[in-house]
Amino acid sequence: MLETIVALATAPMKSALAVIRVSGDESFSVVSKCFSKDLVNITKRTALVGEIINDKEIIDQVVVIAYKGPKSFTGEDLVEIICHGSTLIANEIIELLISKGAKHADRGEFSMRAFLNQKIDLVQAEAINDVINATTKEAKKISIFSLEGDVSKLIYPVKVMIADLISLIEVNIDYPEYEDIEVANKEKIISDIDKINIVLKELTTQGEKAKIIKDGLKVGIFGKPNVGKSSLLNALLGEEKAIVTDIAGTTRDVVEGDIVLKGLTLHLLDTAGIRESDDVVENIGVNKAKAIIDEAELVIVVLDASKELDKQDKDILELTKDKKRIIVYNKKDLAISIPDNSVAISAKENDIDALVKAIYDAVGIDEVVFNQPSLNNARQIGLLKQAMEHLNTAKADAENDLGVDLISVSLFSAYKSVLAILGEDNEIDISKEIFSRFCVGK
Ligand SMILES: Nc1nc2c(ncn2[C@@H]2O[C@H](COP(=O)(O)OP(=O)(O)OP(=O)(O)O)[C@@H](O)[C@H]2O)c(=O)[nH]1
Ligand SMILES: [Mg+2]
Repeated sequence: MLETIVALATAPMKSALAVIRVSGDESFSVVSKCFSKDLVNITKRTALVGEIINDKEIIDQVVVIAYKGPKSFTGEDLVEIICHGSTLIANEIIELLISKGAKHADRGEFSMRAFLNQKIDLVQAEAINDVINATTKEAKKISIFSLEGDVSKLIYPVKVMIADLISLIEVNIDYPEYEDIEVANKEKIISDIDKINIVLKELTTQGEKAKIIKDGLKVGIFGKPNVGKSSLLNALLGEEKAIVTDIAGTTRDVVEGDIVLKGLTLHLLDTAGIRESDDVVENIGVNKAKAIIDEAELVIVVLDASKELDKQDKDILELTKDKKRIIVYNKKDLAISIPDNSVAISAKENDIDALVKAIYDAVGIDEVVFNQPSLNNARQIGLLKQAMEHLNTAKADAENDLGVDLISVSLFSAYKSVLAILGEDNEIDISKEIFSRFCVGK
């Protein structure tokens, strides 16, 4: 039996009300030991007004909501004590409950119990945190899809498709005498794997976009000195955050700023102009800038449209060539020539719409991302990719006419990766699958 846990569910600060949560088999009896009413015989969700009492002393007047498990957030008997929002009162009540047999909850322990009691799956558990931490309406919306279980539903069809294929292979091996069962030949296996991979690829693509909406995108601004990087940072931020002068080598350190562009959060990093220099401080800045090229998820290379490209520009284009990048021609107000179809802006004059559009295009953000459920964190997307790798191994084995046993092993691994997304790591009971799907031995 798990211990009964207690914790403050609201922020530890002065406010009108605070909520203390107690969960576990003993929660009704623990609370009853210090509440003016008895919860022990409660059988359905009940709200009660009363006092929290410590040895005849009234600590506070409270509202208590008792949720009889399994109809509670954690699936256990759960009590919410709504007290006045003073940290002193809340702490006193929590200490009193601990003295009556509860234990202080660890971080995330309530959600963990909900997961263990199958009230929520792992995607939903992760979403609780994401909803709380969301800083934009769009990020919150994506997390709410996950919390509601909509994202988990995306996974079920994939689960079923993989299980179907495994079952078909197994039933072909184990019951060759059944004539009405489709033959699991090479073509069938390959075409099924292709179909599953199409779904997984789509989930991954959408997931990566949703992750960007949720977490934001690290965008580095690079270029040789004096091309207008800091002016661009300021124009994007709408404030004079970085120092701008006409002296080459003005920016030495990295200047950071966050903006939200139509729901897309950008973590901007303005860097020192990259060039060879004898100045010790400037060189440190240049090395920092080079290091940030690796870190950035999107690179903006700024070129000066008022001058011909030179070796310094070409070196920076070379340094960034493997990154997702946007090449920007700045100072278009002074331009001598700008190649067709390039992104041309004037940072100084706040004329940067072309770049904003290019950022949206580079990330592939469209309305769809905001309005449909999608997997949206590194763990979930990593597992999708892992499942695709296992499926590709199975496909390669099938193409090379390797045994179906071997193919089955990779399919099982893919299946497990998909289960792990939801936190289900139980072994697939293949005999049950076979019987339920094909009615073999009926
Ligand atoms: N005409 C014009 N001048 C610009 C534009 N953008 C920036 N400048 C000017 O170019 C000069 C350099 O701008 P910065 O933003 O400091 O350039 P930087 O790339 O950050 O330079 P470093 O920090 O030295 O690497 C300043 O005098 C700016 O006013 C533009 O779009 N048009
Ligand atoms: Mg600068």
